[in-house]
Amino acid sequence: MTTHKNVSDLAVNVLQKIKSSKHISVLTGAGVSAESGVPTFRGEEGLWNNYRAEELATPQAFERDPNLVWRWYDWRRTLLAPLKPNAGHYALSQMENFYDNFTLITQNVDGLHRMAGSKNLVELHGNIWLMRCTAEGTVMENKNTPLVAMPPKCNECGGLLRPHIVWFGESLDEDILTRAFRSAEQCDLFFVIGTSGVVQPAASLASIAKQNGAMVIEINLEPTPISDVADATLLGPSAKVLPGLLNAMQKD
Ligand code: BV8
Repeated sequence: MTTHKNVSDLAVNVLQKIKSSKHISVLTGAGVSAESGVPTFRGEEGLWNNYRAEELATPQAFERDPNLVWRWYDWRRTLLAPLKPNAGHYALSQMENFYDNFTLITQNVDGLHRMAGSKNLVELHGNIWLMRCTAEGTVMENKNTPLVAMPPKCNECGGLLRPHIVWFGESLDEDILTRAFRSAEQCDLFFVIGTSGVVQPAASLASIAKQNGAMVIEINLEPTPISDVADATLLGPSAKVLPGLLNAMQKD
């Protein structure tokens, strides 16, 4: 994180960059959904019955006990179902209209960016409202909460369904990864918002943007490993900071 002579210099630089950018890329993490009531992964609420996400969101855990993993996802889906996008999600969806080239890359699986109207969206880790047949590979939407059959089975072939989500130790979809990396390489301004910068390969996108000449702006409640890459870290809740940035964009 470079320091500027003073904050106003920094603010002027950031605002000038926001207004002059042609291609913006954004990476979001669980922090963007926190103000919608979605528990983050590494905060206290990241626990569920004393399990951590890293123990349950793995193919090994699913192989060993699909019922337990589905009970965790059913609990999260039921918690998520009534929740709505917050002002940060909506600000990002409106920002998209100001730029010819705007890519929103999210690690979140909650579907709130889509619900807020974001169009050019890359869901790196999948979507909690989609299921995949382990026998045929078909993907289907299922928004039932709570789930009736546990674990859910495919209506077509009776095969076991799994969440259409990328687990730890699983590779990301090639096309999705290519879209994310290309956007980070080609953008001139990269926002990284509400992520602890722990999970790879998502956490490397900010460095890729920086190496390709982009300005990197982080928005978080606290510094993270990505702060060292960022040109500026705006400390504050994304549901407040993002509408403020949107306001600034709209001012001449
Ligand atoms: C891969 C779906 C190739 C699950 C998720 C050893 C063995 C095997 C693999 C690895 C290894 N070491 C490293 C790896 C790679 C591994 C990894 O990164 N592990 C980590 C734990 C070290 N990555 C993978 O396995 C990836 N695949 O690399 O494939 C491969 C294959 C085989 C072997 C090796 C490599 C797949 C990773 C995908 C995992 N799936 N999600 C589910 O959701 O059910 S990741 C999960 O963590 C979520 O998607 C989440 O979004 C993501 C990252 O967490 P954050 O979003 O950052 O959330 P967190 O709670 O951590 O932080 C919240 C932040 O928000 C905080 O900074 C907080 O301050 C801030 N905040 C809070 N409130 C606000 C706020 N900010 C602003 N405003 C607020 N109001």
